[in-house]
Amino acid sequence: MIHHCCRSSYFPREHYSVPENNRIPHLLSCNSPTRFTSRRFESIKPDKQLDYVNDNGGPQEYIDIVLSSLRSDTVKLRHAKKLQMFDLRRFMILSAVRETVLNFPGGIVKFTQELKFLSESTERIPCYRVLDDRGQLLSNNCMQIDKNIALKMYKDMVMLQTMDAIFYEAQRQGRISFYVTSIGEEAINIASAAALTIDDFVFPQYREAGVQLWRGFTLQDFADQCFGNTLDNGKGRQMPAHYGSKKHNYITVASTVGTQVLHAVGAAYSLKMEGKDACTITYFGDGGSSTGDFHAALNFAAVMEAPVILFCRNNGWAISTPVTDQFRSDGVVVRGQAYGVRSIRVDGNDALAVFNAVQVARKIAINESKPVLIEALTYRAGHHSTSDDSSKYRPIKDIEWWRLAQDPVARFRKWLEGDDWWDSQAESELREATRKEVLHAIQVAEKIEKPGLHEIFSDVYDVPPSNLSHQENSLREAVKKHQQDYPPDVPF
Ligand SMILES: Cc1ncc(C[n+]2csc(CCOP(=O)(O)OP(=O)(O)O)c2C)c(N)n1
Ligand SMILES: [Mg+2]
Repeated sequence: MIHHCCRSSYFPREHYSVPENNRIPHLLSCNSPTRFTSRRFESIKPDKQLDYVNDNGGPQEYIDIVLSSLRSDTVKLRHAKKLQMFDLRRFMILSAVRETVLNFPGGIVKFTQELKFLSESTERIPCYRVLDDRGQLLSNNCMQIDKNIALKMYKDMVMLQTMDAIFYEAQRQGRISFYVTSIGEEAINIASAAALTIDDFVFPQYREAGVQLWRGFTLQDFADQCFGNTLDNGKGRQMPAHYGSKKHNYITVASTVGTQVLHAVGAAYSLKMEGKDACTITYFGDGGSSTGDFHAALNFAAVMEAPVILFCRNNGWAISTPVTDQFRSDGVVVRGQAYGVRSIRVDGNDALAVFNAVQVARKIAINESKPVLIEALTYRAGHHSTSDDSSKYRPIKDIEWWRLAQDPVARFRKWLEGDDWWDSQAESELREATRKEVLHAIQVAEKIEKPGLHEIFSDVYDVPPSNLSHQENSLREAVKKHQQDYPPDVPF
């Protein structure tokens, strides 16, 4: 990889031709305007810096004065060596601007005589929405959505709701060991998935089962994973609700909060290197955005210009920790700007707003090769997981308000009904059918055999190293000694 030598320029673009790669040579380090090479994947575009200075009332007036006085010289020098012309221009412009700006690595900075600190707070960033609380379009000036897509979105949201209700109960009945719902976040799940293609890779947290559902992971697949039977892709090695599927480009859920954000950035960069017409998307919560990994990932994404959508589900809580105890910034969206990443805040309970935002973000990621941060405002309307009781740390009336007045599924349904795409009969038929399907999937999964004990040690090494063989032998001896504690449905 060859490093380019040009980092900035004092020349407005119109005064000489800009090379195809849009890059302007750095006159301090290059002695010829044509001497610049390019890297395969350039990440730094500081030639925009002059625009910044100008946009902000910078020294354009000085540059204009200097250039007009140079015009006659330029004519005289037309046949002179380009090198000399550039040197003369450079000298004169530099002397004019030297007093007002600092050519600092990474960008030109204007000087000021005002002793002023940046404020720690700004006006809160507005939240993009398309539908109001009653499911009415707020403006006719919104993106079109295909009727079939809209209907599939609604049906999948209902399926996700039904699956959550029944799987949650299955855990309460002791049939599965753990579960995590997406209650209140159905629009985020389904609408974001609908705006992507199957070639885009998903790096989930754990509250995005709906993305898998949209991609064709079947109810049986979900049930097999939660029951950890032999048909589970992960062979029962993961906790329930930690889905993964190579076929659906869905990277297996990792419980370690925030780690997936870095993975998504690295994978996005590799898609870019391979010239793929695809991006990655990573989902994480407000809690995920409080990890160090998030900040490292955001910065890497910005600097490497990785085609990744960083989708933050700001649902107000990281288990029992409210966002007010996590950060003092205006949520998460402002951090994108601080790192140089295009960002938007959307209403996470408005399926159309989420759909539009992700669709545009995908285009930015792929066509411009840039990361995008989306902060979706929502509320975790369920408990954190089956191991939690959120009524212990937050008012029940808040939960009820979000569940009833802000339900994203009901809001989307009202919009569909307003367009005569849906009615109450279709609704009751769908609810009945989905319930039966989920119950059936659970009953089937429960009867399928569990993977054998040896699967704990398989699939990583072709020939297991001696320490692993030793561990397997110890485990088998322990099971023989304590047979009464060994689950009878796991082949020994
Ligand atoms: C690195 C790490 N730290 C802590 C935990 C414990 N933990 C599991 S989920 C969670 C909260 C995450 O909250 P958020 O990212 O907002 O997601 P949400 O559950 O709200 O969807 C925490 C702290 C963990 N799994 N991994
Ligand atoms: Mg959260």
